[in-house]
Amino acid sequence: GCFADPERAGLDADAVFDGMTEHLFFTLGKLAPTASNHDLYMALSYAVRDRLMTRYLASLEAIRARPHKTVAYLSAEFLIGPQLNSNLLNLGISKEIAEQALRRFRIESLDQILEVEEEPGLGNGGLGRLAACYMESLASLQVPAIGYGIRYEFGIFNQLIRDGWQVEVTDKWLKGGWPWELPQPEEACFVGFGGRTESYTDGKGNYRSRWIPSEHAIGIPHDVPVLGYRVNTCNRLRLWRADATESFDFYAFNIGDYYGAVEEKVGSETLSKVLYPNDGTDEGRRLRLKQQHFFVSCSLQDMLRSLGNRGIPIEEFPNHWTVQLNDTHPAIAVAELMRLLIDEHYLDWDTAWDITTRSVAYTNHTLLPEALEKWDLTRFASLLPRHLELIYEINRRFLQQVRLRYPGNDAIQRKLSIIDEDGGKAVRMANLATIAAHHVNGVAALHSDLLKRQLMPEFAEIWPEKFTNITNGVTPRRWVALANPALSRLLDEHVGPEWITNMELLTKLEERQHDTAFLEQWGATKLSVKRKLAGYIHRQTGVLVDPSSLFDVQVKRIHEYKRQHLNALQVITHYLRIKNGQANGMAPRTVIFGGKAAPGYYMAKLIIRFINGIAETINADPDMEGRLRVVFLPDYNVKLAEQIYPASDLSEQVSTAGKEASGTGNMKFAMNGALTIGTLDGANVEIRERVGPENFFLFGKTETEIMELQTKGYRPRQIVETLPELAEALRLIGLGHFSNGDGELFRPLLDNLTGFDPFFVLADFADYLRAQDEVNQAWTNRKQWNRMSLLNTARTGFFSSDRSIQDYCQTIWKAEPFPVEITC
Ligand code: 26V
Repeated sequence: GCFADPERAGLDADAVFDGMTEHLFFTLGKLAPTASNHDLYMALSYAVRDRLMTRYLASLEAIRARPHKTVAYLSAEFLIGPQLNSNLLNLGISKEIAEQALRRFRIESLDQILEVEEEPGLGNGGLGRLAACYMESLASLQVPAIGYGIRYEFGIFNQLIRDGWQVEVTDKWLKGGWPWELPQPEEACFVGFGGRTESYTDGKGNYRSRWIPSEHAIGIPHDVPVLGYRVNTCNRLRLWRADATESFDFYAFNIGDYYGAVEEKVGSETLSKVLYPNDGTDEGRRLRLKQQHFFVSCSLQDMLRSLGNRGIPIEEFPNHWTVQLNDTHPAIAVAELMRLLIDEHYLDWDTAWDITTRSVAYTNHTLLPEALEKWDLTRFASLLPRHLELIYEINRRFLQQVRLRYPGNDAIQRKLSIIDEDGGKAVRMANLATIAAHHVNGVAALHSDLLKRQLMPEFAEIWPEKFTNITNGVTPRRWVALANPALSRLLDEHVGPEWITNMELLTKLEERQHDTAFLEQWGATKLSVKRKLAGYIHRQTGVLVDPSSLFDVQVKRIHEYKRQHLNALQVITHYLRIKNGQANGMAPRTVIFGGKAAPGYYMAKLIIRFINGIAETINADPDMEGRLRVVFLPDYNVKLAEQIYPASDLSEQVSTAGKEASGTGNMKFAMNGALTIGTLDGANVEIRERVGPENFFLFGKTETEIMELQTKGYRPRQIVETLPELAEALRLIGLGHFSNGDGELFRPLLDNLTGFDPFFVLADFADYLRAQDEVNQAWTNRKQWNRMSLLNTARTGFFSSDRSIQDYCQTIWKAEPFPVEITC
């Protein structure tokens, strides 16, 4: 059948103009002559959305008519970024076509319209952005998939910088209306919390347990279409918004408890109110567990319902759904699926466990002990009493197996148990996920190896075949084609436009590595993009930077393990060398930082203040003019990232070895031709292997060396004594040189570094300076630099999320492409 009026699906400028005109008038209630840029953004977005609908409905219908295994990607975060440009690209509406339509509203450039788009900040950083890249690649590879998450009313906070400090501002991304979602109130789901369990005997004389929750919420799906690149597959991102429960309200109204009813309404609505930053503080922990159970329960009910609607028996669940847990945030799915199968669908334990373990797989995204989710047992029991019963039974059966395998080994039981018995009892979500999952994967080769050998050696011994690696990837559509149109044109010319869906083709660029004219064009392209960023920096911060200087960039969440303070110390050394007349041959640099600190993470916020203090002192010093600039760009988000990666020369990936699971920014930089200065951590290891060690600035201790240093006993103060440049930098900081004479301001940072230095900043400092000198040398030979830059782009096709998704499909999901036809 035909899904829509073909008139509404045209991709030419006339059709887009007609669509905009209609939406301006009928949907937005505006007349063209008085329409604002925001009105035109909305009108264009609605016109584009219309053109997604044919493909979206055809994709849904295809699955309904002919069942096919579908990936359910469960994630508490989806950091999807701006939608308009990505949908234009994937549909095949070029910038020229869009601008032809816009000119009829007296708008000259598409950028003016893209500028007003608010991005939904529904994630903290890498984990949420990875989920978004994966949704895009799944659609582009025509794999049926649904992303399940939470429609937070307030996403990650907006960051202001006041007097050098981070200030958090509520993110009201919905305020102007967000045109990309389709609420589906008729598919709402009902979720319980709290209360108690009771046992009863069913009609057949079986003992059963049931849950009588004390509280409920309703999840309303808000669906965001996710279109693949130039294909008909348009998958769904289903985000749940929490609403109050009408039926309970009515009951309370009848007994006259009006305020009690309103209270329940307020209580359940706060569920999807706000995204929590991962700061490890205890604040809001109960609500976070509630959020997790809320979206997981809605999602699993939705999957079961879709089987029911299609008349598919529940035992077939694993053939129709493959459920991926993005970290442990959705790990309650293990217990909730068991509960739904046993309590609501009356399956026996073994059948339910078989279905669950054949469906669920788990991705680990961090080894940091403080980041591994644990829920206080009492709190867990009060919120999810039935789930705790089920977890105890899962645990009892599992520990039985462990005892048979390791008779008399009490230590191993304590370590593998889902329940942590050391200190205050707690539920360990990673253990629950690992026991139930058919696959457990890390996100880069090194990380997966450490996961197996350090974090979970006993689990890996019991189930060696369970553990695997899938190295992260990023979508080349957003991170190259959209973010870097200048580079894309060059790639189209010299490789052919197929690179965009087959990034390995970029190796063809290597043919040009000795072509002087091409290398000059390569450098000129980078320079043109740097000019644009320089303009943005000037508008945002008032700092004038020289586009021909080396753009040295570190953008990512602020965290001690990521070591922005190591970079900051390098900047101070650079400054001191200039001051002391020892800067001969040091090329002009612009050091750019960006990133948010969790609001409760004191040291991270102090690092931001530290960077801004350094920037203030250096940028005001006439001796630094034309030689060194330092910039902290406020409010780093997806939109800003799209401006930054293409304009970077040097990518700072300087985390303590063993601490950064993968990194994905490192890939975006390298694809866009930045060289990396980095440690052997996360995916840096694989980036270096692929681009070649001669095209990567390696420094720092290996993970093994860090471990050795830790066991030997690490004395950071001794390092200071052997490094005069470091000692001088620390002395100046202590004198208040970067804080208007206030010697106390950065004292906690100094004490941290010279006292414990938990992330080995000082241990890696000397080698870092050495590598930075190499960077400077390489930059001085610009032809050679451009060649290295080209080779970085040419050899990083592996880091396309298309490759990651193909890996997941083959090794974990057993899911295949399912092309969608449109029969109009
Ligand atoms: C959470 C917490 C919470 C407690 C305080 C410290 C802390 C630090 C980090 C986290 C995040 C854990 C999960 C996460 O976002 N991991 C990131 O996942 C990316 C995608 O796989 C990966 O590229 C990053 O290396 C990894 O940090």
